[in-house]
Amino acid sequence: MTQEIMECRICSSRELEDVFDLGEQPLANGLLASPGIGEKYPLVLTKCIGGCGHVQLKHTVEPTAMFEDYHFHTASSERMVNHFCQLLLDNTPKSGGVVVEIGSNDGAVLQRYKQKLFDGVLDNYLDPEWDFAVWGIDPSENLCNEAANSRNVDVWCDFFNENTAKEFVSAVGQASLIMCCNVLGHVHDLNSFVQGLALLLADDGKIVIEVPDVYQMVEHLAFDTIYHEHISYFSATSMARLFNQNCLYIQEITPQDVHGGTLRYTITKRVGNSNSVYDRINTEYLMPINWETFKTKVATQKAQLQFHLTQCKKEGRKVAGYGAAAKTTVRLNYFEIDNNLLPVVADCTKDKQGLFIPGTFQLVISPEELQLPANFPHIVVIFAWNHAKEIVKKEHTLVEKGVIFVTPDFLPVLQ
Ligand code: DWN
Repeated sequence: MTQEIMECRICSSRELEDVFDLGEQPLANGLLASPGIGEKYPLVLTKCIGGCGHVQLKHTVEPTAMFEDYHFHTASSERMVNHFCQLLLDNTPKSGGVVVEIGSNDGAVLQRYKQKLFDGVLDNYLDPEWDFAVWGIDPSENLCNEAANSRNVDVWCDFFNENTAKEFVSAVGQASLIMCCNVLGHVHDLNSFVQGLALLLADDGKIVIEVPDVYQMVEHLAFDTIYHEHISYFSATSMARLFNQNCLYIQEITPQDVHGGTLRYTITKRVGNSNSVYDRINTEYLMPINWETFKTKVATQKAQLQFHLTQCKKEGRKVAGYGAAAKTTVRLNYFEIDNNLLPVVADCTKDKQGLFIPGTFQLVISPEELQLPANFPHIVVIFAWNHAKEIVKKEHTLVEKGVIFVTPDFLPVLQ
């Protein structure tokens, strides 16, 4: 079920160097119907040292196993739906055209965007005869069904690549705006995907892509964002190489405070990257990542969390997790924290509740079940740390009852 790469996914260099090995890990979103180990696969980060410097997984897991029935729902975070909807509104072309979200998930963002458009929020900006066709493209059947049937969003259910782009363009037309956020990192054949973007994009169109930044991942010790779904860990250097070799150019890079540190790339067919891109590439060259330091700091974090949870158990203080995120599975497995130390994890996603974290056996319960005497915690560890404030705000009742919410570093999360 896995294939080891022999060459860089961007520049095809065969000079690859392993930089971080998490060992055999279960699929991060592979929640189980009963407590178990689940299928485990090697999880090794490797770096291209012969060309573009791209950081990527050494092994590829078959994509259909991970994405055809997908448990992550964008709608679970109001903040993220608003974030991506605002991105579309800020980049909407005055004259209208075809707007496409690649990786449209459950359609929550496009539903909100269409609503705003038809509520007239852009009327003062748009040309009078504006007209938009809004489409989502996503490979997950369960999510496409939700987008189409519950949210009335037009969706094209398939993995995006060069062929999908050709079929879409002949059926719908080229796009004046393409949004593709937290998707590129999941893509196996990067060059086919980007060639597809070039085919789909109208000559005067704009692509806006958000991807987590590998430098910020290391800086924030976000090792738990390393999992089999995330094949690539981009830098400005590797993004510029990938897009430029497919005749697309980066006009702007803007940092975003989401998902632990993300960069937003604005990309067009207009030849030539902006100077700010070269400034960032230069900084990356001058400040290479120290993977040994990263490893040491993650190991320290593991010891600290194990110590805190062991102390709580000794002192009879009940601890629960919050957010059965993909990153939760990675952290619990890599830190070897099973349901003896942490019995349950609460999560608002209905189709995650009642399932179990693979490898560490925690039961996923609803946030409401945290209130039950059997589960009522003294401390809640928010493993979905990128949503910590949104979660604490939502769970103010527990806070008022004296429950302490902490990050995985056991630092308190204040409202
Ligand atoms: O790249 C990806 C990122 C963008 O989203 C995907 N491969 C998969 C997914 O990663 P993740 O599962 O780590 O995403 P989140 O958004 O950090 O997951 C948050 C989890 O927490 C979800 O299962 C929903 C849950 N949640 C909740 O229970 N209450 C989230 C919020 C905001 C809440 O209020």
